[in-house]
Amino acid sequence: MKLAFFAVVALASSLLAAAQGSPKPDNSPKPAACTTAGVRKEIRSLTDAEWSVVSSVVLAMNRDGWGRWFAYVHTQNFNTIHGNSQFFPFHRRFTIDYEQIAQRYSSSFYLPYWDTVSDYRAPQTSEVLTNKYIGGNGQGANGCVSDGFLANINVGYPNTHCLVRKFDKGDGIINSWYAPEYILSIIQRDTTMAQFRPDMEMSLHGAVHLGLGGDMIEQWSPNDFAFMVHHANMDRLWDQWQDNGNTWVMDGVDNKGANMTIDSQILAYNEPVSSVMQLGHGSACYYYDTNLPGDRNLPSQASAVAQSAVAKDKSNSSNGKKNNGEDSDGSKKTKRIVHPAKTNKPEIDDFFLGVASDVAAGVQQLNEDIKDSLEEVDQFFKDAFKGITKGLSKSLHKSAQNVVTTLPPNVLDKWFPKMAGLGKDIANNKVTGLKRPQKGHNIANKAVAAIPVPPTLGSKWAKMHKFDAAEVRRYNEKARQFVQDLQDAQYVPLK
Ligand SMILES: [Cu+2]
Repeated sequence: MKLAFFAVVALASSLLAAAQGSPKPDNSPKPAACTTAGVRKEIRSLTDAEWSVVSSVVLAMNRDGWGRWFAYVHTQNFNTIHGNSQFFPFHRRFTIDYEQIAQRYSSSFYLPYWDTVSDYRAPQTSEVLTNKYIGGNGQGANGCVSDGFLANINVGYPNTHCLVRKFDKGDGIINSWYAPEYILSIIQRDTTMAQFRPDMEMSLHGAVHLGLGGDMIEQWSPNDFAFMVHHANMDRLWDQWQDNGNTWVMDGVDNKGANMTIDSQILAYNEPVSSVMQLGHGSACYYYDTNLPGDRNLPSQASAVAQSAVAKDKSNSSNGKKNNGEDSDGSKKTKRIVHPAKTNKPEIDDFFLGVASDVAAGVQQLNEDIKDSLEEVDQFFKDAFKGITKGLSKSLHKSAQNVVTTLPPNVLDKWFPKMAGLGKDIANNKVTGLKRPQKGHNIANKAVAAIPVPPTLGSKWAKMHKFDAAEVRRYNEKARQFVQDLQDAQYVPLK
């Protein structure tokens, strides 16, 4: 057993050593489109068969020492990959590394993500934290995870111990996370990596680590598979931001204060940042189910290649034959394409068709006249939202509509700058039939509590990351101000 572990570490170390040898390219070209790319899906939307592959591969990797290898790599690089512009590219590359190792076990492995934003109000009630998936709070004096597919496993770094979780509010409760409205606001406000990185790292990223506790608040947090599904989600949100006009945006500095560009090296990997900047290209041969190739605001040439790959896969599976990644002769030389569960950009169509049902649900108070002109309103959103909400997941889409139809223009200006103009058009009745609800209107039978105020990240967490305590406070204060401004505007969240 020990021998096997060292053999694995030796192999991985040699890969890493070889990786560190070559010089930094001065002008790395933008990477080519992947010939094939799989789809990372939300963990709860996996089929039983897909989840069975994921869970058994993760356990096998843990058994074979890969779990502690990734915990080790993360720990070794901890102080250089957090709190600076390495954060997003390193963690994207890290999840790719994990996924590629996992694909040695099963070629159909694609890392699922956990849409933590949809669970922000009461994270401990998430189905992801049940026996069906990754299990819940640790049990007993040591806080060992004892349900879900990771039940009673030992993890191996920095020493052998049971996998520990300790939910941060005590009594099995997790402090609230961040509402989709806040993430949407970050996506709309930020135009540089130097803004986007801390806005995300100091909010949702930290809150989820702290919420789960145990191994997740240590430098070796990759011991817990929760790390991977959480970081896949952070990566997905980066992709959403990128696809809203920031595809190639990389700036700010690294831990040494050197400027970061797409030609900088990803720490611990022998690759320029450019190799992971565009999903479906370079090293990043995957997409997220919320933003498939056909929905992307990408250069047409690149997405054409990806779209044709997906289309090919669609035609394969329409024969009733599942593409399992094997060539017709049964060999596994060719990388597979995972057929996406959702096809033909359902997000946008569902969203706009869904306007009518949202109205019925009492999201807006619309009178009979307004109902008559729903078609016009639909068309308005279709036109006006184009390019603004494209590529966003459903929860962000719905928040966008709720926000733009209910917040006054001055609040939109401050927090949702890309929708400020739409808000003004609605306020000035330029959109026939869509009447802004009265301030403080009461939605009958649909009383929803305000967005909870996000808790601070805590001094221990700040210290471990060498974050400036004042900076942590500043970001938390911004999130609190956001919640306050929405409350002052009598904003009623969707659920
Ligand atoms: Cu990390």
